[in-house]
Amino acid sequence: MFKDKKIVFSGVQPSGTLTIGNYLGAIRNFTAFPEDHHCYYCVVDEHAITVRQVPAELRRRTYETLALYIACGLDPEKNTLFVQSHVSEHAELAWILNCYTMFGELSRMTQFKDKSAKHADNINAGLFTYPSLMAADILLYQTDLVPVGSDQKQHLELSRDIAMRFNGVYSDTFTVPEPYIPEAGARIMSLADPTKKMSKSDENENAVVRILDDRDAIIRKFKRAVTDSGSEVRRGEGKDGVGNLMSIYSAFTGKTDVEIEREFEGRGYGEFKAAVGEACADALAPVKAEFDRLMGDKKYLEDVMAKGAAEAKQNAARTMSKVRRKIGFIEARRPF
Ligand code: AQP
Repeated sequence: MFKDKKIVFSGVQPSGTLTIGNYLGAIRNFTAFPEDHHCYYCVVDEHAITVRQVPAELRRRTYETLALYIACGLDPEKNTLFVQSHVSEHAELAWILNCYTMFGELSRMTQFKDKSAKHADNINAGLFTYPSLMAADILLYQTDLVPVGSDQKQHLELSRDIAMRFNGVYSDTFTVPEPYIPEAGARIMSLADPTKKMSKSDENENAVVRILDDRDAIIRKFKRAVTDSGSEVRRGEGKDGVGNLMSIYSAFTGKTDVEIEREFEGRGYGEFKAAVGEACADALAPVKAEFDRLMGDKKYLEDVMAKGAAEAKQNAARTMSKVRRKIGFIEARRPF
């Protein structure tokens, strides 16, 4: 398909208040693409219902996630910002791609294994076929690059396999996307258990630092972060907690591991944790202020959603029409 710009697509689920994992692993990098790229950033509410959500909270978080996109620097005039359920082609293509995704492939997804263990009372088909919907999100826009944290790498590889399989059967239909994973911040770990990924749906508030936490809460949470019985700021065996704090400090300050080790030599964990908290709080303060302002203007957020959905739909409809034709569906005449 002819494209005059490289296409970027990514999304975040409104399944909780976003964490610094979502910020450093994904959203912060959404602003990294120059003007010769067209960027689509979606609030993926259809993905969020693979886990039971309280309807009023899902609605509020959908507004919040969009407001956070803008507060983190995404200009709605330069990027297509929209809500997944406003563009029905996502669900439509997901169904079709389900028929080109193998049971064995879906069974190997670690997120499915983790989430089904965590939500044993609700192992629904949507949780299982989540990667086909993610493939649809990406392939609908003929996406070249997908900025994600490293936890999404496996899903992205499956999207590539689905695209190649479909292209192999029907000739070139989809662009095969590449992941765009940041060097610093690709996998931020829980502050309470540094062997586990930091997740917005974690029920332990001390495990997660949220983008919207106030300064005191951020500093307190870092002070309580689990480390080890030593005192040296460096990476090593049994030092997952310190290593995680070094990754966070590095992502916020741009300092290398060697610079961090030198800066905190002989100063102990207390001072180090305080510095990580300060660096994080300083970086997030302007985001929070802009978020508060945007949440006071719901009409503006709804205008952004409407404009974004119209732009996205136009391009999604083009891919869908091609897909329908290739697989042998008769294009419906409108109006009918
Ligand atoms: N801990 C993390 N470190 C770096 N990147 C992360 N991402 C998530 N957690 C981390 C990246 O954030 C983007 C949006 O994630 P998502 O909303 O699609 O779902 P997720 O990966 O399942 O994130 P959570 O926070 O763990 O959500 P819940 O708790 O609802 O499952 C993705 O690019 C992801 O890589």
